[in-house]
Amino acid sequence: MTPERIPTVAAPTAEHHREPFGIGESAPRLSWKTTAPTGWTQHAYQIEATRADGTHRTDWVTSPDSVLVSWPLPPLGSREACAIRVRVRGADQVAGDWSPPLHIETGLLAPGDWTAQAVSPRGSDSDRRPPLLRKEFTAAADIERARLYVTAHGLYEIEINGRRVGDHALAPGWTSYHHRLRYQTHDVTGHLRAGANAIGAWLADGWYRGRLGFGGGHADLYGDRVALLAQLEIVHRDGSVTVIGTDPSWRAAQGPILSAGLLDGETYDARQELPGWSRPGFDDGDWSPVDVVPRDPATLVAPTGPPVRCTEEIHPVLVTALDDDRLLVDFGQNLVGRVRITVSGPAGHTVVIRHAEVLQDGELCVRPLRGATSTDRYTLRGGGPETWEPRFTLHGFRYAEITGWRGGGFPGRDIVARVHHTDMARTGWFACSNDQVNRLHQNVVWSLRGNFVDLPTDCPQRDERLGWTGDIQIFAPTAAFLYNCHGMLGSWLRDVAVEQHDDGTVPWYVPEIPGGEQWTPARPGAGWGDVVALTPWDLYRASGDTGLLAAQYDSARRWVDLVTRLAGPSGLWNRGYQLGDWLDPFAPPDDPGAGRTDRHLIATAYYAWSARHVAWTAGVLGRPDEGDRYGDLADRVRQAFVDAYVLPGGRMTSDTQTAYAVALQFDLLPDTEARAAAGRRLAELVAEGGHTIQTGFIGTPLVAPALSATRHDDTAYALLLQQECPSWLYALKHDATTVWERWDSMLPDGSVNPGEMTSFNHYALGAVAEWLHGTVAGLGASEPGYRGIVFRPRPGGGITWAHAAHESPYGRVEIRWDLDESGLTVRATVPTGTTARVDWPDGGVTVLPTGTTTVRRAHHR
Ligand code: RAM
Repeated sequence: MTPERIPTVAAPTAEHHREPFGIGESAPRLSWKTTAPTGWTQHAYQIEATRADGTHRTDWVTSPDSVLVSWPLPPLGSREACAIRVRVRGADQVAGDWSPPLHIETGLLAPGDWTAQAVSPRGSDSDRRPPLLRKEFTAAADIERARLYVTAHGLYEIEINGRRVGDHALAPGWTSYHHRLRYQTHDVTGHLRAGANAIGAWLADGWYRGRLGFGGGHADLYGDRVALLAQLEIVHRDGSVTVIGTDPSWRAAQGPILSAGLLDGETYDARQELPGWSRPGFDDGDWSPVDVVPRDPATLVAPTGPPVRCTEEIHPVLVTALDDDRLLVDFGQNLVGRVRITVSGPAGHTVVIRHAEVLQDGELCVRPLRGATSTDRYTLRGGGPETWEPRFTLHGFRYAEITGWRGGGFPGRDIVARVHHTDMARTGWFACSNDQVNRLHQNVVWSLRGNFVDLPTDCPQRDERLGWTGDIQIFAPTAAFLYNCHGMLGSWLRDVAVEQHDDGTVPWYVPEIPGGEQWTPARPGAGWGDVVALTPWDLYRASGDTGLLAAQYDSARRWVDLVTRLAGPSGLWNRGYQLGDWLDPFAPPDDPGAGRTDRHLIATAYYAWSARHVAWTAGVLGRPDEGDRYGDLADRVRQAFVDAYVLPGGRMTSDTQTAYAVALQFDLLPDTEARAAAGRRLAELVAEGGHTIQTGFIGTPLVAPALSATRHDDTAYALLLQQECPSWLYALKHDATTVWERWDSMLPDGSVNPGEMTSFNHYALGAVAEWLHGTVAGLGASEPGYRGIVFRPRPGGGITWAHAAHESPYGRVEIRWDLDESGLTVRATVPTGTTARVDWPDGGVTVLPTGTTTVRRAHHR
């Protein structure tokens, strides 16, 4: 046995946590990635846990599994820390070394762990000025460690002894607050000292009681008082514990933030700062008392995904003077975040920052923001360079207009855009020889980043920013390739399940808020409500997480049962309000649902597809009876679909691209001949359309895959590479750096689309990236979690090379192909624990070993 034959295990992971600190799972599932020589497979593993009471090792467990393996030990208790190591062995029984440790710490797992009470400032706050809260305390003995468990009604930021705790933004995020409110856990050992200490909190309205939604919006959606719930637990060297929780002894006052709204922006007057307010010794004699407000600790949950934080800073690419008092700043990238300024000037001078995604006639074009004012204001304290960034708002923008700039310095350095979103780990990459396609892909990534801000939103800039179910239903497979979004989307899907109506209706967006006549009360909508059946499955395909499937199964089933009742014996879902192929370019600008494809054809197709997914899910979960029942239902609906919408000659009743794409991709055609005919007709329609886009939300993600599935890759490439409007690349002519909501959010003449709904940052139509990953580069999963990998490159469109990589649960999967006159060369990387094959364009198959391999296929002439 040579040393290099020994497998190496990287530090394991727990659930989908990036940072397993303050987690809510008492028995977190564990995963690990092994690097081992080609041909090695895991025969057994052993897990070691070091806990307060010592080190425990499991027996060797004979199993090839390494992803989301059940917790093998007694469950963890609240506040319990533990270090996990794993080692593995192959058929030769030679054990590898122990992995580096994973440090896990649980949060407060039981409602009874909470002794703190939520407190709210007393007295009128009719102006909704964000308050400060504070408390001084003494830490008697030497401190061993300290943890802060904290959440709020509204948004919070904490300081201890004058120093900010953590770097989370917009905590505690947005969930269905009545049912689930997340708390965060921070290690604050380094913030404290023996003796006098102080803790302070900034609070703001946020989603809890701030103005949300369109048409003027609504405030106080969850309550009319902001509140803080904080529990600081200090463990001393002598073993004693001091608990400082929010309670009636806290004090409150107004701070320097005069107003803060997610949509409206923030107004801050630095002259009203209270120096030292979060340090001990500050005189809070004129501060007001607080009241205890209700919050059921049984609703408090730990996060399953990463927090929102600043992930990147972007400096201006161009700063121009609009006039004597106004600067126009171009950051060169449409992004979500906020601007940090460093300014000098006299006390009382105010700098105003407005934001927009695009310009019109050289000025910010704010009309697309509708009711979102997105304006920040900073009033200087005077006497030096002052650096400021708002705390409790985010904006979607590429451009900022700054009025009253007194930088004195260099605006390119003193004005910075700070990008914010859920801080997920990047897991997917793509590049090819066509720079425009690469830019399109980057735009998809940027739209993902801008719209994965604690929950998956439709758009990040206007007065909407809601968890639209249809948008993420379409985009989830793309997202799950690019980022590890399982923890974040798993949390959001819990909210979808708890907000699902009693009859099974899935809200149009979650959390559900009033949405005017069109959206309230919610009605069951195909493509949108189907998120409950399709998205858990898409995430399972990417992660191998059957636990998520189990958690969401009832929600999925309730949806399909509802549609079954609505459809009745015909098996056709042909009644009720439907959005159809939303934003079909042929729909009138003011009626985006009036696309050319029969809405009921789409609704019935989704019905069949969701029923099929429930059947598959039941199968994975070991419920064969239900699997059969939903499988039969899916067959019956499919037959009804064929009878109603597929004409004898193979044409469909809606002779549109979306109709054929849906029928092909949802497997709704009776046989291979019908599939081939549908593929031909689809290719014809795409050619007749001059290879411009003729599909909306529903059809767009499916057209290219449907063309590829029926061997019309050339047509798919022509569609991809089209530059005239409408097309994916058209937006690049207008310097797009994100994916737009409408194909022509900017019109060919360079003016902004006059439609009410004109976002420049909507990920839905970017779902074509999944085809870039799976077909252009050719990297896909043939088994859940990439335990089976299929490389299926389909070169075309003049592209001479392509590359994709994915950090899968088993390790990095990678392909790079190069095309030349003599043939196709594929260099592929396959992680230990998986099987892989190349499906060549000519139909041949090559099975690949683990490790990196180069294989070639000569052209057949
Ligand atoms: C718009 C949203 C979203 C879409 C709905 C139907 O308001 O922006 O993208 O899903 O309408």
